[in-house]
Amino acid sequence: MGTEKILVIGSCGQLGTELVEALRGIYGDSNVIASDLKKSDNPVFEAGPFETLDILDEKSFREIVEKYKPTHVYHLAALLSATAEKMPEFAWKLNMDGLFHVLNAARDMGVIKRVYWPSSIAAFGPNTPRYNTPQFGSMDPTTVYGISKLSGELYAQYYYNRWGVDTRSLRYPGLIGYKSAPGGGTTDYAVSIYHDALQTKTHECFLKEGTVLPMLYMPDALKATLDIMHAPSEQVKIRSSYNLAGMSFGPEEIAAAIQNHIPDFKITYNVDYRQQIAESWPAVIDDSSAREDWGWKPDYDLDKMTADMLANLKNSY
Ligand code: VAH
Repeated sequence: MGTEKILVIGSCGQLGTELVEALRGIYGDSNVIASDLKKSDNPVFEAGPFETLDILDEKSFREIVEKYKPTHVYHLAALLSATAEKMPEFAWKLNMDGLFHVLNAARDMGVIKRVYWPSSIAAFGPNTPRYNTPQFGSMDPTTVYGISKLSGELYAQYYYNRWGVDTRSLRYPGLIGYKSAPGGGTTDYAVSIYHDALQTKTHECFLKEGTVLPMLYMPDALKATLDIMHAPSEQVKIRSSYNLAGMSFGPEEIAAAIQNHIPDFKITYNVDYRQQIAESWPAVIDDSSAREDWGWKPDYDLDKMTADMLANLKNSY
């Protein structure tokens, strides 16, 4: 893939950990610089360069850009929905100032050719149609996380239109994977349920039965992220962020998929504050724009994901 140099900000998170591994497989270990507040013990970070970076420290960030001259930057550092509601002021600062530091560096330093920055289905709100949620429509997010994602989308689009900063973005559903732990999301139950099924054969869900949310298996999330980042610029027609969908299910449906493998698995419910967040989000996303513009198509549905999750996790229990 040419002589690209890649910088990943927020590398030690749920998506970052797997994205660094995938990028190093494409570009070579030494061409992918991982960075985060501190290095996690995941062996992927021993394979290539790692920089300690707080994206709110703009001076240090620009020194790293000068040092490595990255041509592609993946900016993943942010507080997710549930955590952001516990510290709304800091969440706004991190999610917005962090993005501005990246967009301004791309505009001003003449090094960064492409930026990737994740939005979320959290950018939608309670007045958006919950089924077949359109690419364009009413967006009235009620969480700080969702407000920061919608605002970030509009700024990314502004920087593209005004200064040609080539940012690509996806409105991720809940991400599910077995290689890294989620952190502070409202969809995190859909990861811990698999671990619980193998450890205790029971899962206490913090969302109500019937709470349908859009979800995406990590291999599909990585495919979509790399596909949009590698797409020719003219194919990326939407510069705010693309709707992206893999599957949609409620807690009772993922429990039933698990019971096909572990018949005596049980789900119980102990609903908490994350229920309100989930109820403000879409249930089923229309991602036809991503399919038309740059050929998006998911590979995994609930049953295929469940089989793969359990097969890969069972060795660790
Ligand atoms: C969260 N996993 O729960 C993230 C994601 C759509 C959900 O944005 O906050």
